[in-house]
Amino acid sequence: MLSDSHGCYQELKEILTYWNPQEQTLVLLGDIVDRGPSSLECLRLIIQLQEKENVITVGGNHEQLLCEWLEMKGNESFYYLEVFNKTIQSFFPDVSNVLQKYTKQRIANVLRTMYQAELSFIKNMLTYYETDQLLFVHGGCNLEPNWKVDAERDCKWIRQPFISGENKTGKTIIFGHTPTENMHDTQSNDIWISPCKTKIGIDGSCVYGGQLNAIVISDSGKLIDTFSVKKKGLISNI
Ligand SMILES: [Mn+2]
Repeated sequence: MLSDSHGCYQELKEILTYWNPQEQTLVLLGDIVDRGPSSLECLRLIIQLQEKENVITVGGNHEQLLCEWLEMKGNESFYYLEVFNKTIQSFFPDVSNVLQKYTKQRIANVLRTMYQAELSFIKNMLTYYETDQLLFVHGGCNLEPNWKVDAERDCKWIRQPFISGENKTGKTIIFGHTPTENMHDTQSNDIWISPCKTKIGIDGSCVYGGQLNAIVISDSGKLIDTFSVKKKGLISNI
């Protein structure tokens, strides 16, 4: 599975060449949109794949922010964060400088009416995906056996104490959101495995010039393979 593609379409396409749809379920860990240049293309690619293959998509905090903003009818300026800018431009490929030309209300209305399929795909992303032994989340969770309490918030946003806490959930947790360079002493963008071996972070900060990581993991939690694709071309600075 992979995470935090953040609008990096070329890298997303390339890393998907390592996926074998006949034998493997693809789990995406959210933050498909924002920061990078090609959020709409990334979304459409995943929607297409999900129609014919075994694909599970967990939502990230950036998908949540986009949904919240679009639900604020009449008050669209409120949630208009800088990190949305490139996402919005990607939804208007034929309008240069859409952010200068259109009001935020107009942009939001166009998105609501012209991009219903993409937005309902985002809205229907899972908060988490679990199997007997594994838990897939965007950010993390509380680490107690009752980890589902406040899952809606924790799974998308949490960093600490999830990163350094003791995992008592009974599951191996695979997550994105917190760049692995912040957890490795060496600032590596490679995947991070906690000392207890039950938490695996895979966000390689692709959009910031790092790499897109993907892992292959068995149902029992055995790490079978790791792949990464280095960021190509221009690097986002937001
Ligand atoms: Mn995130």
